[in-house]
Amino acid sequence: MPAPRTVLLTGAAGGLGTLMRDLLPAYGYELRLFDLRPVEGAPEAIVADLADKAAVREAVRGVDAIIHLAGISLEAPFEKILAANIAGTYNLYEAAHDEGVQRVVFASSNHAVGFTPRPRGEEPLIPVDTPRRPDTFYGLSKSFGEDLAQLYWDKHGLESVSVRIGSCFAEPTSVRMLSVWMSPADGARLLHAALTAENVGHTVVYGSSANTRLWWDLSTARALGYEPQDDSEPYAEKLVAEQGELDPENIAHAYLGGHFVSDPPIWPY
Ligand code: NAI
Ligand code: 15L
Repeated sequence: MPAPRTVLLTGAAGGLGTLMRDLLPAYGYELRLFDLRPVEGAPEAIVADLADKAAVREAVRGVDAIIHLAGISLEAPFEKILAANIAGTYNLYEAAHDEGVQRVVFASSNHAVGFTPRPRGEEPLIPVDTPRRPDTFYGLSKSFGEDLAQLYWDKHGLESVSVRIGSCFAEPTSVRMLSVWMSPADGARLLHAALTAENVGHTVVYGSSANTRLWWDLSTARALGYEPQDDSEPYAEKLVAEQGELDPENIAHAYLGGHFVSDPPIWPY
C-alpha cells in the first residue's frame, strides 16, 4: 500500500481534532478537515453533518485515508448517539467504500470495554480481545463502530484500525487518567502508525502512552510500529496528593471506564 498523504480528518473542530491538526502535518500529511462546526482558523474546512450523505461522499472523494474522530464524545440520549455515532459512522464507511478509500482510522474508546474490571496489583493487562462490555450508550456506539470496521474489511477489503483511546488531553487530570492517559504527541505517533502500517486488515489497539500504571496491553499498537515516548507518572505525586489513590470500594474506581459506569455518569472522570 502506498503511504497515505491526503487524509480526511473528521471532528477537526473538537479537542482531539484540534490537537491533531497541529501535530499531524509534521508527518507529511495534507489534511482535509470536516466538522459540524466551523474549524477555527481553517475557513476551507468542510462544515457538514455526518447525516448528510452527499456531503460525506464529497468529503471522502480523493483522499487516501480517513481519521474518523467526529461524533458525540460523551454519554448522551440514545437517539443522539444513534444519529451521530452509529448512523454517522455508517455513512462515513459507505462513502469510503464507494469512493475506494484505502483505510479508516476509527476513534473507538476505552468505553467499548468500560465495564471490564481494571487490573489490580499483579493482575495481567487487559488484552484487546477481552469481551466488549460497553459502559454507556456512547461506549455501545464505539462497540458498533468496531464491528462496522470489521464488516467493511471482511466484505469489502476496506482496512481499519480501531483505536480504543484512553484519555487524550494535554495532561492527565485524575488518578484514573494516570493509567489511561495518551499524550497528544503519542496520539499523533499512534495515528501515524495506524495510517502507515502494512496489511492491518481490521486491527484493534488501545491508545495510550507507556504509562507506569497502564491497565491494558499495548502490543497490538506496538505491532503497527507505535513506540510511545511518554508516561503519566511525573503527574502522579500531585494528583494522588489532591485526590488520593483509587478506592477499591468505589464502583467508579473499579472498572476501566471510571465514572462512565455510574448511572448517570458522574463528571469529572
Ligand atoms: P469532541 O467532542 O471535542 O469533538 C468531536 C467533534 O465531532 C466536535 O467538533 C463535533 O462538532 C463533531 N461532531 C459531532 N457530531 C457530528 C456530526 N453529526 N457530524 C459532524 N461532526 C460532528 O471530542 P474529542 O475529545 O475531540 O474526541 C474525538 C473522538 O475521539 C470522538 O469520537 C471521541 O469519542 C473519541 N475519543 C476521544 C477521547 C479523548 O480522550 N479525547 C477518548 C476516547 C475516544
Ligand atoms: C472518552 O471516550 C471521551 O471521549 C473522553 O472525553 C474521555 O472521557 C475519555 O473517554 C476517558 O475515558 O477519560
